[in-house]
Amino acid sequence: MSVTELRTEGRIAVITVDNPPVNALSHAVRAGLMDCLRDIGSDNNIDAAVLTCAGRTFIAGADIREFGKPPQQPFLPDVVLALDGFGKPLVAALHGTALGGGLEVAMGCHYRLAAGSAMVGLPEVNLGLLPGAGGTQLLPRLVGAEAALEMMLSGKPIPAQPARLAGIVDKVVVDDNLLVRAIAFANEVAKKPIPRSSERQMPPVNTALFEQRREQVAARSHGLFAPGKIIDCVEQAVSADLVSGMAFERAAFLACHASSQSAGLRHAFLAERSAVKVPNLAAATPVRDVKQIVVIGAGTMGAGIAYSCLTAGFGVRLLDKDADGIGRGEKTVRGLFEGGVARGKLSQDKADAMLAQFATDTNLANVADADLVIEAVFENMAVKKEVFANLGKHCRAGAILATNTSTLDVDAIAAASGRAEDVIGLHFFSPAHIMRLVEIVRGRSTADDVLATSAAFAKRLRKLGVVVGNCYGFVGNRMLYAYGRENQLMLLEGAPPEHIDHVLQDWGMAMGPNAVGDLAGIDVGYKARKERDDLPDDPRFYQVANLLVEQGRLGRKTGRGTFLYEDGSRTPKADPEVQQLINDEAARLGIEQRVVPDDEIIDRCIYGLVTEGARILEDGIAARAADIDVIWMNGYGFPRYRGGPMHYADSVGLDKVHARVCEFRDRFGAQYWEPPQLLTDLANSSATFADFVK
Ligand code: 3H9
Repeated sequence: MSVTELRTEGRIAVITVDNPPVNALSHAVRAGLMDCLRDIGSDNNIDAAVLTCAGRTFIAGADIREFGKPPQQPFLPDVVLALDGFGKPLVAALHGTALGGGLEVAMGCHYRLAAGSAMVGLPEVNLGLLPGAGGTQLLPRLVGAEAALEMMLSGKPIPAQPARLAGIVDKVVVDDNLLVRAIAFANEVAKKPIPRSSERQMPPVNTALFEQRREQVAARSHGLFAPGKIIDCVEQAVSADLVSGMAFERAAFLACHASSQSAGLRHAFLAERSAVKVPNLAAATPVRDVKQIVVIGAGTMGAGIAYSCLTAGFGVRLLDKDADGIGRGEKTVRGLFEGGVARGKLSQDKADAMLAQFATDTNLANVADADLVIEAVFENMAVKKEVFANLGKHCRAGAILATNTSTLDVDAIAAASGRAEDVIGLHFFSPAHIMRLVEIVRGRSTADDVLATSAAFAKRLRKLGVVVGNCYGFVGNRMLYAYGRENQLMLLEGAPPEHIDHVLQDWGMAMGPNAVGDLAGIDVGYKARKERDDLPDDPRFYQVANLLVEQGRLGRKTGRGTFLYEDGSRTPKADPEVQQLINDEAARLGIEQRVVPDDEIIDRCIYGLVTEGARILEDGIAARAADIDVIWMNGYGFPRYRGGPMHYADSVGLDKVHARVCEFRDRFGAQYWEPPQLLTDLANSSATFADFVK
């Protein structure tokens, strides 16, 4: 079947776009729309036309999967110009999400009717792009430059009613008969003069607006390229006619499209969608029924998980053997609901209904009715094994037993339960009610339906559940070890902590590694290292962190870690005492200090990640390089516009990355810098991590 279909209802033509899943504007759709216009234009029995879409949504934008491929005519801007200039009235009937190129097509049409539940928006900025099919020229004509800039710079879609008030939508259809109403509307307007978006008088604009927005963007968007270009285009729209404005916009769009930032952001979009598809699992795998959840451990993590489950509609019982602990946990959960209501995220009625499904208990054996248990107790193998032995005894057959361990061996924990097939890792990131990422750790014996249920569960929580294999630290924390190791080594070699943080933050990391360590608590990693018996034989390994912890400098929570936090301040301040401690330790270890160049700081930390990521792929702990990227972008503040560490390495070129890793091996030794075989092989064959399939 064709992706565009043309039929008539009396003297009204109905064009239906049917290109699942979201009616993206692939070449076939663009060509189909042009064919429909030609046929409608030449048919004297047609007075007007309605443009509608099949399936769950109106057109959600240009086809992101076509970006980067050779462009094929007709181009989308030409389609939008053809719609705008068409000789018969065109009515767009919007349902679902009319986004990006979809909204541009709708603005090319002469009228827009929207279902009450529809959303409209220009989210291109999230892909490092700008609306490149007339959006930067047409939207200001409909809503004014200021509101248009707000929509395009935020990328946030707005609902149908506000869109009508703003002037984007002409009419909102509140019943379920959008298409019928749109056809009736087309009959009404068939003989009227055509109101073209291109001919709308631009509402007056204070030109100081553009400078103000440029300053805001410079301060907020961390060197992103597209926002500035959006402002340039809207400024152009104020003075230019549509055709020359669109030519300006096209050049700006192509510049954005060619940027590495857009490539990174587009990769991030697609990687997040592929990561949630569980590898090596039959599509028909059944899922177990999950309604009642028990969370064990009422600390910050347990309470955050409980809150996430409650807001997704599950019944939750929070267990902790300590009455004080359970009191604090309950307070945290209730506080999160109060915060949600205060910020308008949740109505009081909804919060009350969700809290009615919430209970607490200090009896750890009270798990018999649980469909899913999530353990979030202290990160210690002996403690976890005890909990799982207990769960093995008291849970009903078929209940899923999940551990929230962030590093420990899921198979060993599973074995303690006596029913390893029911056990899985669900590694939530902190704070669990905010962070979207969950590493779903598939153990050696995890049953397929437990895996499928866990993936569906993560989706229901609106989280990104990425399936990983079992090893120390899984994907995220295993790589963090390598990243942190290089940071720690460079401290001893003479790079001040505040300088390392500054360089990596400037490069795009959300925070520097030393500030992150202080935030999480340096003692957390310290305790985890104490439990390991496989650490490298290297007196420099995390030695600065060890000394800080042994001096009681645990991070922000003690007011002193790698940095100082004076009078409860959250801003890290360099501490000369720490620098002295580092210098003394370097001298004791015989390390000659030097100025570590900025590019070395970046490459050692980031290629530390990349080499460990390559080993993770070799070991089959991650199925796809893109999964690693998703984990690092969503769990560790890796800049989205760089697309994650593996995509970044691909974009640099693996031959160059390999050469730099070999240089580090020659300078610093093979212990940490022997290039992984996979990196060598891919570099030698001019391939990328994206090409890798195990
Ligand atoms: C643009 O329009 C540029 C123009 O201005 C100028 C051009 C010259 N293309 O998110 P979901 C796929 S830039 C191709 O899980 P949801 C997605 O990969 C574009 N595919 O569903 C997935 O496929 P699969 C501006 C797309 O219900 C499936 O659809 N538009 C596209 O949670 C389901 O996606 C945007 O940025 C696309 N444009 O959310 C909108 N969009 O199942 C981007 C989705 O095979 N899209 N897919 O993995 C979205 O925001 C969400 O997908 C949407 C649905 C809200 C539509």
